[in-house]
Amino acid sequence: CKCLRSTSSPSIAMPPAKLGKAASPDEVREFVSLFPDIVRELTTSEEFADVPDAQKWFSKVLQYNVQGGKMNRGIAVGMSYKLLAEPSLVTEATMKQARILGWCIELLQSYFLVSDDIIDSSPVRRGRAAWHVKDNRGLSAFNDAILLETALYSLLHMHFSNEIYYIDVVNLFHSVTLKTALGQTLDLMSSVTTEDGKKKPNLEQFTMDRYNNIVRYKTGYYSFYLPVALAMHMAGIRNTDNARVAGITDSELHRQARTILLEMGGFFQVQDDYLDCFGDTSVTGKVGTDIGEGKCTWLAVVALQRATPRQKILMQQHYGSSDAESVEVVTKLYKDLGLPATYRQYEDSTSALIRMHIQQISRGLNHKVFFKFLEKIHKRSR
Ligand code: DMA
Ligand code: MG
Ligand code: MG
Ligand code: MG
Repeated sequence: CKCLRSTSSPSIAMPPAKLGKAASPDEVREFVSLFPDIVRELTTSEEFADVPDAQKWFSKVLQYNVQGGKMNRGIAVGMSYKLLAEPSLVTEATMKQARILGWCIELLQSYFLVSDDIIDSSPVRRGRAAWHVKDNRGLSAFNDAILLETALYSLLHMHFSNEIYYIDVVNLFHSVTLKTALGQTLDLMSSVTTEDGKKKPNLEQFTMDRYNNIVRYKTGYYSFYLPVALAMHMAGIRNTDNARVAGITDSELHRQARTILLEMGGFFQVQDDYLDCFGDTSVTGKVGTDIGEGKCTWLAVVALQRATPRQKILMQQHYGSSDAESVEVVTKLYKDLGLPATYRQYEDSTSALIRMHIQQISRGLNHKVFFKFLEKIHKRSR
């Protein structure tokens, strides 16, 4: 792919990370301050002390790829735990555990992003070179993705193997990873690569139903359901002997949380798709590739719903081609069809709808957990 041949490492100026309203600066600080210890724990294990070169590389992979993001998913575990657990169980020690689970999600996220940028031919991530582009790493970045994924299970084992919810948490990470990979599968099935290396999208398949499946799977499970589900597993209750027993495992409560969180995940991905085309690179920290890669995005689906037969032909001719002219033609078509205004309406009406759904369906769980997420993503620009 074109970006694997890139010789320089792109980098763009990014403003310092803004702290979202939903997380207190203290919580962010506490979360961030754990990272150096986590890297040390992961990379200085006696088990592989005899391969110092590999240890050093592992540390470099972690430092570059796990840091520099918004950390929304990671911070959400502690925040949700605080709102869900019995107050007497919210202690320094349990909050530290919740933050470590948060870093496990950030590890998972870094694994998905390194892989996703290879798959999507994306050259820039978090305002700097995507890992596979940096120093012409190319496909050897694939092995680093494996390091990042397996690191999360080492960290879980180190800190949680004695907890009663350990196996639930391990299973949850596995099942959410499978869901995400299935979402990536659907995402990749949106187009086929032709002999000349171009992407030929299956535009007949670009329906809103299919889109909703793609985004629930590729984004909703790991970005929204996972942080809350982890907090639920951790949020223990005391039994009559005042001993700690299993967390919130009730399947109906998990179903309720999942329904609302997957809805928010879909909303978040629509925003991601919009920003891919119309966002400011210096704010998003990435360069859009969706049109060139022929992705089934919210913009493409809505455009095809509205397009005249002539406009549909334009989509067939230019969608999936990464040359500047084709990208320009499609972007202009989106503007001609009024998609930026439609998006703004969609953002407002979807926020309102999700707000209503939170009030209606999540009776068993503290509503604040869900409102915090919504607050965090409403009108986001990165
Ligand atoms: C996001 O899809 C899904 C995963 C699993 C990373 P995307 O390719 O639209 O994400 P991004 O815009 O961050 O590359
Ligand atoms: Mg991508
Ligand atoms: Mg992708
Ligand atoms: Mg995207």
